[in-house]
Amino acid sequence: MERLMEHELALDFLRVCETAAIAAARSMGQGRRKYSDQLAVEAMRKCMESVPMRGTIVIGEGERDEAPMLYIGEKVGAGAQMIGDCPYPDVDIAVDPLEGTNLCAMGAANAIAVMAAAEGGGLIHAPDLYMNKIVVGPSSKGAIDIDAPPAENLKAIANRLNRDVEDLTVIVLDRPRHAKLIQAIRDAGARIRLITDGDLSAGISAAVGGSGVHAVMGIGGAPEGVITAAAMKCLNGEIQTRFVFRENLEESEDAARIPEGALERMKSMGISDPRKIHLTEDLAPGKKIIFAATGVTDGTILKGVRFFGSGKRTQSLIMTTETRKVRFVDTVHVEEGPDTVVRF
Ligand code: FBP
Repeated sequence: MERLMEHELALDFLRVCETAAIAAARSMGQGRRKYSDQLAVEAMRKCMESVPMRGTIVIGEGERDEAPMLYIGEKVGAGAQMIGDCPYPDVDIAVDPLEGTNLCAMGAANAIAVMAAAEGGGLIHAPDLYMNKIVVGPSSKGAIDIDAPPAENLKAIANRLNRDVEDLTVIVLDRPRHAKLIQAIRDAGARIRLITDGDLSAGISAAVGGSGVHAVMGIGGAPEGVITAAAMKCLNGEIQTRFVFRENLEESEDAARIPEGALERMKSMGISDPRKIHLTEDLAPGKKIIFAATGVTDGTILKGVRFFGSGKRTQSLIMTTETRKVRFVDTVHVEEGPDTVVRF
């Protein structure tokens, strides 16, 4: 994969996420999460057809037999063509066309359309299981330990940020499995923002200064964890994770959501030691990572899609490791209306 990939593809991936976000945002608040997801998936898949790459989905909508498109292993992109003397680059792709399907369906904050890409092998092939995660920004990088009690991690984060634990805000998914974690954070004195969904966009917020979010803790989806790792590589943040198995969730109803044979399945997907701590670099080892996300509903760092007449406005985040750029992109889409007015 040549330098060409970052220069050319970042803008293409911006377009892909914008298209998915616009499609999903039309259904905001309609209470139909699967429909919202379907709109995003179809729009993202179609838009990818025009991207000059030989892409392979490594994290997507599920296995081939359970998802009609953007399934793991699906080939996407314009395919075996050339740009001048160069063949289109081979790219591994992780997508979450609508992260926070419920959030979109309810019109709640922080639904995003998101994808990450890397050279072949640059993103771990994580199955749709749970992982325990802790995510922090650049200042707290190297200070945390996923195996340490929450109080210790909070103290370490507070030290790095030169503030008191009481001045930290931690995002946690509001799930019964987090009862002990939530109590431990409360006992330590930090503030908590409980969210119904969306620990991926929460992780990005934790790594963006000024967001008011200092850490994300708890168990969420493994695919979201890998995409978060790609974002952390671009934002100089850190994610530490451990895959979660049935025995780790003994007291929770969520244990039933972990299929029998999860360990073997992970090994067959190339994860040699599923029980070890997976750090940012283990999840997203790629040297050339591109990350793109577009807001669907208004959120902490990205506004949602706005519609006006035939025009639309989107806010996106595009980041690349090779050129070390983080871009916040505000786009007015005027293509469908010759009279669409562009405002500041
Ligand atoms: P969607 O798949 O509906 O977009 O939900 C996303 C999400 O909330 C993630 O942000 C999170 O990692 C995961 O689901 C949590 O899973 P669960 O709802 O099973 O606790």
